[in-house]
Amino acid sequence: MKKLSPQQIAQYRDEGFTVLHEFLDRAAVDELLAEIDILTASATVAKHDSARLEMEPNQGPDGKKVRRLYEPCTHYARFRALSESPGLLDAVEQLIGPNLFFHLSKINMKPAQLGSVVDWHQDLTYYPLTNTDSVTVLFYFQDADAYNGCLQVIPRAHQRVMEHTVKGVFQGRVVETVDTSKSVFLEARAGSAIFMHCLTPHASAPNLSTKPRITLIMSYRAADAFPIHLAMRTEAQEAHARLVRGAEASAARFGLNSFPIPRFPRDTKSLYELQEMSRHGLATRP
Ligand SMILES: O=C(O)CCC(=O)C(=O)O
Repeated sequence: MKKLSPQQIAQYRDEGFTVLHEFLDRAAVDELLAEIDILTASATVAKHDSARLEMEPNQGPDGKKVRRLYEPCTHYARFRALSESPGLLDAVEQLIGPNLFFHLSKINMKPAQLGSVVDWHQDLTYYPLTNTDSVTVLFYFQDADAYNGCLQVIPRAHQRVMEHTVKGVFQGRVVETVDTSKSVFLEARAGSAIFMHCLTPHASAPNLSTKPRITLIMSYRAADAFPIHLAMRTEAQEAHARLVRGAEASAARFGLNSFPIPRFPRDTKSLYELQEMSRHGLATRP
């Protein structure tokens, strides 16, 4: 495991992200990929456990392409161990301090020739916290490039919350103009980890290549960044939150003066579903 260099920490603060190349070695990545193979082996569009995973649309009932595994760091020991591994927590601590909560995880599969688009968004708009000391860590499990849908970010755009709401309803994606001329493709080898500020706008293209692009995404927050309570949505999310380093906080620390409250159109299963509804103008009040 490696630590972040002073330059990487400065890049995270100034630009909203940094990349630790080949943070995991090949053997570690292969073990995690083998686990994913086991977890997804029997899933088809017609028959799968929809509480644990989501299938790619646009395939027949026998289609086996999985789009997302929900909360792997809660459900599966190998991923949970990675989320609590000292080397990873050291790097997260370098960015947001010594008292750390883990708060969510997902595996986005982006299968070859089918993998779904992810529209521009800022993570914190989905789960407002009392301050912005929250970092998303995204691991590539395969080499990722512009062709198989690597992550794209807009550097230096994490100081402001962008508009994600139309007529009072949260769309799950940025609805103002995004200056994509400034976007950067974060190409990196398997095992690399991207550390991204919770307000960094990011997106990824559909995978039109012949190579899959599997990523594990985990979010951490400072222990004094408390969730702003959004009824059952927050309660469901908090079922996955746990202290992973240091001590719990007895007081919330407040960062921004105000923060938009996402009014979700209905209980969408994932970002993909919400963004899809939004693209079709269907993310409206229930
Ligand atoms: O899989 C990706 O390329 C990014 C996904 C993402 O940003 C998310 O799921 O919140």
